[in-house]
Amino acid sequence: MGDIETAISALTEADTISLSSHVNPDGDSVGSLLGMAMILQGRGKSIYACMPEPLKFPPQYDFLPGRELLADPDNQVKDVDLFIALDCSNRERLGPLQQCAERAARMLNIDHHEDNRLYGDINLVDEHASSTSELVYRVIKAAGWEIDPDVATCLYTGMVTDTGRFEHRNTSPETFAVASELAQAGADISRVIKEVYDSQSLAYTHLMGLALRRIEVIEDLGFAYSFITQRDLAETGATLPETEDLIDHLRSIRGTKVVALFKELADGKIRVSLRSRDAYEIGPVARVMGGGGHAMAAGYTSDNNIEESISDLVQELRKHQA
Ligand SMILES: [Mn+2]
Repeated sequence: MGDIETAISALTEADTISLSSHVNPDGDSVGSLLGMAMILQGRGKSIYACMPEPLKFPPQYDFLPGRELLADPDNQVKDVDLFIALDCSNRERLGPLQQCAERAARMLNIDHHEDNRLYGDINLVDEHASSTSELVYRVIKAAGWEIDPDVATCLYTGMVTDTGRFEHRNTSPETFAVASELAQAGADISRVIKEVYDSQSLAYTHLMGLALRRIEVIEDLGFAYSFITQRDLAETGATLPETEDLIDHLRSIRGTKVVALFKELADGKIRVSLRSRDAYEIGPVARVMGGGGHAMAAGYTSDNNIEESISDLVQELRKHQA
């Protein structure tokens, strides 16, 4: 595959490399970022790995190796040889780091979103990959670089989280093959599950109780939803980054086709996460609403309040069903 060869030579030629994942980082963006950062550091590159501000590192990924490599975005060297954008379907997902990316001599875009805008000088984009972490694995393997247990653990985490523990439709035989190779390379697979899924805070557990009790179902649409407010966060002591997987509890309700979780952000905007089941494609709905994502997992941000955001989405879902 030509794209991989081009990506490998860009990585080999560059001496100074900045890399970043997207705002509101998830397991795949954190895993692919730290995994790639450690590999490049090990190859003697000067690297500046960052996450766009406002940086809220999701606490469930605190255990991942390589965190010490994360640089303060303000201290980023601006004129690097190469900027790598990971798991970003468009430049805007880089937030304030876009400027840094524009000043780099070259841009490498590694991503698996079907709506990726191919904004890089080099685009390594495969919508059939389970995760960006899987694509990073393919690069490392094709280059013949050795994967140590730390790198393997990071990439495995990205694959586990983006596939919903190998349950979502993006899980292919190739995904299991790569996961197996990562396990062989020393990925700490039981620790990943323990840290990411089995170590939630009591505060978040209480918040989840609130959100679950509030679930509403609109039966003719096969639609279930709930919401979280800033007040809920204050009352329980939970934080938004902890809530990444809460929506999966909605998705497991029998009879639903599409589920949504509305989260009030600190600035009053509403972050809407969408998940679908079976053949329902949620990506197009998210794009109509000004966001993006995959067929089965997508999202957008609304300027309206929670009630309005809910009725806006219900209206859009009715159109889609019609
Ligand atoms: Mn991803």
